Amino acid sequence: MKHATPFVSRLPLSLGLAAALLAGCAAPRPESGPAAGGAVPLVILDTDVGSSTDDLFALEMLYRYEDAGKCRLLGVVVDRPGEANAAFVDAMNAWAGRPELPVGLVRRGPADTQVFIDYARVADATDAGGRPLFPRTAPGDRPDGAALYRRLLSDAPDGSVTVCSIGFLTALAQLLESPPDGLSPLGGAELVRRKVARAVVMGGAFADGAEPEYNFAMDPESARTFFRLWPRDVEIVFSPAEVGDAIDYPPALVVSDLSRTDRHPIKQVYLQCNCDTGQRMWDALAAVQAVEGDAAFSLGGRGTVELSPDGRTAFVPSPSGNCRRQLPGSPAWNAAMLEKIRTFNQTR
Ligand SMILES: [Ca+2]
Repeated sequence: MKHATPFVSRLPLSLGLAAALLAGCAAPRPESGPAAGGAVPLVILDTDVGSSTDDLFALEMLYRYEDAGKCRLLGVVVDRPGEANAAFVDAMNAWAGRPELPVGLVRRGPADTQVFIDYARVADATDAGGRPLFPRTAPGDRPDGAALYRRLLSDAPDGSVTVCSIGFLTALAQLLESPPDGLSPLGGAELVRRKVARAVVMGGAFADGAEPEYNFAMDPESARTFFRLWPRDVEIVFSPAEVGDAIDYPPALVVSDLSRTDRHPIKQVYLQCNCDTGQRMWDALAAVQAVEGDAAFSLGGRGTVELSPDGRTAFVPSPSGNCRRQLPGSPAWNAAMLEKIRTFNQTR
């Protein structure tokens, strides 16, 4: 999740970061559609699951896109430390018929990130007979987030992977800094350059006077590393806070849309936790961009993104930049996007 303005004053923005950082410049791969070359996007979801529920909608949408043959979901990297957060994703995967979908977990990361809705425990919910509502896969050694990235990328065809980042940049920073190993002879940044078609990043805020956005401000050191090391010829499409701010899926409507069943992880979160926190469907927009590409959005031109020491972001137009950004939609577009998200949520 990102923030609404009231959250920002609580952010730990002391953070002695260095000065402005640039991502970008130089001949990004030009394609931006959902099926360049006729293949569907191979998606790795990178999420701070365990705080806001828009991550859960994004994950569910990727399941449904995959069911419809529009993408392949390679794995999920959880960038909020804590086994319970990874376990929630595992429960979602098993519930969605994907018990083998790999889940990686960041172990080295910010330990005191702000949590808006503490729902991870819901994965342990039971029915009236005490049986688990959401079975898990057999416990095992869960891979480190960066290690899972390295394995999934090394196994993928060149230029085939879409990284859908809807949380902190912790795991991506650790991937970019990773040295060659038994999984790949390439260092992390070169592995990304070889295998990744683009990243779709929910993060940043580009409106005039915008406050620092949560995903970058919670782990500013990783954000700085990401902007420093991300290859200059691999595109980043940003879904900034101001776009998702307008997509409100009220808790009562979520529960109503899931009236068909109680055995649904998202519904149980909404039944057991106070989800009326002012959050919006920020992350869902990154999932749509990752799979459907540009068609569903109005996007600005190319440029670079500047990250200030306190986590604020600025978009600097440049024809050779590797960054683009979604632009805020009209009221009609916002309504249509909410209907799209609701349709996914009402499926099966
Ligand atoms: Ca998120």
